[in-house]
Amino acid sequence: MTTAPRICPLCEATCGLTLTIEGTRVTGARGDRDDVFSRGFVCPKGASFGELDADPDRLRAPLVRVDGELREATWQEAFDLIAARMRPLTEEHGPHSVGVVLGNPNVHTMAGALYPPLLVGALGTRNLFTASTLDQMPKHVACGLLFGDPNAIPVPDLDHTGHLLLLGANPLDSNGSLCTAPDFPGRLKALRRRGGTLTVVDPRRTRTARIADRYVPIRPGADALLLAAVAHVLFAEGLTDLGALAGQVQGVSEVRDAVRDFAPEAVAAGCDMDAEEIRTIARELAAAPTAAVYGRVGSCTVEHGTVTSWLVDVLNILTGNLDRPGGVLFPLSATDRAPAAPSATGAAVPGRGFALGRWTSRVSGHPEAKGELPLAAIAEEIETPGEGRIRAVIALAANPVLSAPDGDRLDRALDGLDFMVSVDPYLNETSRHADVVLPPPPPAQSAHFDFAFNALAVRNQVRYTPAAVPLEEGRMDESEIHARLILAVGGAHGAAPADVDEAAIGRVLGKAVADPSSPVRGRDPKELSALLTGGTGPERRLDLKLRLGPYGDGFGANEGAGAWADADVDGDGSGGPGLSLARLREHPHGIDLGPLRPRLPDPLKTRSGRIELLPAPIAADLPRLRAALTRTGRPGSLVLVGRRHLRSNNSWMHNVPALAGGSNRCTLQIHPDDAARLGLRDAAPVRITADGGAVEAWLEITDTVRTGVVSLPHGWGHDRPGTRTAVASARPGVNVNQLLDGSRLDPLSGTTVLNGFPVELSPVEVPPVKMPPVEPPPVELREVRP
Ligand SMILES: Nc1nc2c(c(=O)[nH]1)N[C@H]1C(S)=C(S)[C@@H](COP(=O)(O)OP(=O)(O)OC[C@H]3O[C@@H](n4cnc5c(=O)[nH]c(N)nc54)[C@H](O)[C@@H]3O)O[C@H]1N2
Ligand SMILES: Nc1nc2c(c(=O)[nH]1)N[C@H]1C(S)=C(S)[C@@H](COP(=O)(O)OP(=O)(O)OC[C@H]3O[C@@H](n4cnc5c(=O)[nH]c(N)nc54)[C@H](O)[C@@H]3O)O[C@H]1N2
Ligand code: SF4
Ligand SMILES: [Mo]
Repeated sequence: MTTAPRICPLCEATCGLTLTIEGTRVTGARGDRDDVFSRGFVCPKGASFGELDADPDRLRAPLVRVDGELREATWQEAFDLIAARMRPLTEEHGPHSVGVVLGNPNVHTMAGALYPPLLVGALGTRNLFTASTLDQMPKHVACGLLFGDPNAIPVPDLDHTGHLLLLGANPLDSNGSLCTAPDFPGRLKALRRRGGTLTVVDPRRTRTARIADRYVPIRPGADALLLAAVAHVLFAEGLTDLGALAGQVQGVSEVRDAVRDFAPEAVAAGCDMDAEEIRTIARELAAAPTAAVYGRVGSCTVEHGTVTSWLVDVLNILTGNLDRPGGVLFPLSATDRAPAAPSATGAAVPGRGFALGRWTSRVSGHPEAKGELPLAAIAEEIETPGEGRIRAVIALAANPVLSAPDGDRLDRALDGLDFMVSVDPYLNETSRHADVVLPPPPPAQSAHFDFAFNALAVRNQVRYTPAAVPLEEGRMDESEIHARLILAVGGAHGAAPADVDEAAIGRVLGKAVADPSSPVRGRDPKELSALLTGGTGPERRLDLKLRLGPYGDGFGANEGAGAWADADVDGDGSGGPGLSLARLREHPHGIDLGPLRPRLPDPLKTRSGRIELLPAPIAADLPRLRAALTRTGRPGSLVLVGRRHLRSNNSWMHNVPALAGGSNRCTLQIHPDDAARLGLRDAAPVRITADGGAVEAWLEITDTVRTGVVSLPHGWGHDRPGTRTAVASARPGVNVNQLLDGSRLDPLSGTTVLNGFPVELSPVEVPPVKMPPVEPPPVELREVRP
């Protein structure tokens, strides 16, 4: 029996795990006490890593459709078929005839970070759809407009803040999002122990709300009104104080004018809050020694998602909390772009800015955001005849049939494609439509590095874990799958997958040596490429990013005295030598790079070189918010919100017995008063009807949801034929997204309104056979921390 460290890929917290290995099998997982970031924290999902890794339903070999049936095939056959079908299709119908769908797990794998941009580039398609438009695109758009870079997302300084105003997030169950913090629950408790305060705004009294100092059961969708009113109070009571930001922000008085109509009294009915409580929230925010406003899924996937996300940072800025310790800060990860040398004046250099709507979707004319079109619009792009119709789909780690609106329609659309490829470990609701399914190996057989989450982490740190066990016979690493896919669709089928990596390395080095501010300016790219270490293409690309990154050795140029030489890269307590993959590998539990620090103006990429507090697209969307002032909903009407469960993860973890069952159930939660009013009984089936259709679920009466609101989780509905997920199919639940028709979007970001849409309920007389009876919960697994 041996052990191996492995960063957990199952949520954004990125905890270090210690895997127990017998032979080549993972038999256990516990929190890695030596991990520099997570220090031993683990949740029930991480603790079930072994079961998830060994799930017998995981596909072992590629599947290829022959005479309408998916059959096991060799890798060669699978890629031959892709090359044979995709090239003629794009040659005849053009690059946009291929739709690419990227799902959430891409941000949790090295392959998903390194290859999809190359795939989209090789195809040249504008039909890119990702889970972001079901999630955080409003945040990208808001930050893009404010700071000029959609990836410049400030995160709360969780470990040092004096006050956290948290909206639409439930980190005690989700473990956090766009704020990577292993043991988020423990960090919130520590905030309160050091005398700080926590305010939670959520229509459900969540586990997070229960540990808050102040809990605000807002009406769903009304956060933008609340935050606009908070800004109004800050201005009206002279509580704005930009501090060190003052010289770097333009548009403050324009924002003052823009929020003039949003007095607490004006928004109170819309929020279903007391005007005085809104004033208190504003005063507490202004009075706190340091404070952070943080909004997540429930603040993004709503009608005014982008405006809400914008207001979150407007408040951080107006209170001087952006870019200061204890407020919200821009992380600097080891694979980020190295900061430019400060200009003589300290002012930011004007950047390229951020533009929306550089192209639009073909059928409904949705503007692109960050190069993406709304995932809600993919079915119509497949179905609607005409030039530019999507005829083939490549789905990488995506299950849009369950995660996006109207899965039944998408089911039919995918069936009508000329060709579809899924890279997915499971034959599930989406991959069952594919002509070729390419299964990645289980996570224990893959190396791991968090390209995305280190740049959203509450502490700068860097960790790399190589594969814990060797690739099983017949398996292909996911990076190689992606590389071969790129070659097959790009007209180079049969070339070596390493060619894809070497071409990418060549491009980066070519640019770097020509860049006067690069540590490798003027050097020979070939010489630099030969210096890269790592046994695989992705490792070499990681080494390249680390060495050119902010803590990197600059291929020798940064040894000793670089701008970030004070970062303790070798962990010996003193400023260290520059980072490289070889140096990182000497630290199997990671390297701590210190707390987040102020970084402005470097992250700013706006055209003005300043923070643009009232960007034009936001100003143009404010009339829509003003119209919402007078909309409070009919008496007795209901809106639906989602929820997450600690032992679940979107659509794909319902197949692990240790995680399924108990309270992890697809029930419709409703407040006792609403249930009584509608004559609905606990544990009885109920029909839910909305724009897009109807579903039936078991009712769960609980006062944890406020009146006027019902809650149904997403990721369920595992009752379609042709899947191979035995455990999940036995307790299928229903697909909440069947209630949506794809028409409710936040217009600026194209993000689906998944929270706060109207529904109607009616009793179901005969229990539908598909739904399992309510069973007693098994012993609840708990989080474990040292
Ligand atoms: N109503 C409602 N809908 C929602 C949400 C909500 O809150 N409410 N949340 C939204 C959010 S935030 C998100 S991010 C999306 C997620 O939407 P998706 O990304 O579409 O769904 P996931 O369930 O995360 O899983 C995607 C697929 O990845 C596969 N997979 C797992 N591990 C790997 C791997 O290592 N490699 C590969 N190639 N595939 C893998 C799984 O088998 C699954 O098929 O759902 C959204 N949908
Ligand atoms: N256990 C578990 N962990 C996960 C996931 C999972 O499925 N399960 N998914 C992962 C993914 S992909 C993501 S993006 C993150 C998401 O992480 P979080 O953003 O923390 O997501 P949720 O737990 O869905 O919390 C959203 C909260 O918003 C509330 N809400 C709904 N509408 C509104 C509203 O209008 N206003 C306000 N203020 N609140 C509202 C909901 O009641 C809910 O409590 O979690 C990740 N971690
Ligand atoms: S909180 Fe749980 S699922 Fe998330 S990274 Fe940590 S152990 Fe994994
Ligand atoms: Mo997500």
